[in-house]
Amino acid sequence: MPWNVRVTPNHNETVNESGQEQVLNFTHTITNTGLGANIFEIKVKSSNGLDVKLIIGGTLVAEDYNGDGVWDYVNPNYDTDGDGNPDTGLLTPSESINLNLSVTLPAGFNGTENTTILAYSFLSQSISSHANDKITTVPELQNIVIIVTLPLAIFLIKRKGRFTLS
Ligand SMILES: [Ca+2]
Ligand SMILES: [Ca+2]
Repeated sequence: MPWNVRVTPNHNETVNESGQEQVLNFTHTITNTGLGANIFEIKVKSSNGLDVKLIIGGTLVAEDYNGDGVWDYVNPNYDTDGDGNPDTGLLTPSESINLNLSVTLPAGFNGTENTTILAYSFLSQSISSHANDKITTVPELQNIVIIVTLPLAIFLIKRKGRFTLS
């Protein structure tokens, strides 16, 4: 196949629920795995409609405020073919670019978030690849300690009682 692309890696992160906003960063690499030079458009999508930022080399390249797959801000310096989507610029075969996705969890967010990054060739959307960043929240540590230690304490008390009786 003359044209191809690969987005890596998938991430799987667990965070504590928080009463405050949390920002998580994920690093990805887009590689031109085809045989010819190519430009790859970048899109993101959030399963919870969260704010997602695309950052390259510390520069805000694009932002999707509501994670619906339609960019709300695009830095024109990073849209080399002027189609309204940020892109990798021309990549020669085997050449790659590193980028960061910044996902904002609103205060009190709990559950699972799947943020997807998609890269597709400016030649055809069928030449594409994607990676997924999964975020799962767990109750704050304080709650876990109670959940874990309470049954243990009851167990030990019962066991001790049994020994005393026997
Ligand atoms: Ca949007
Ligand atoms: Ca573009």
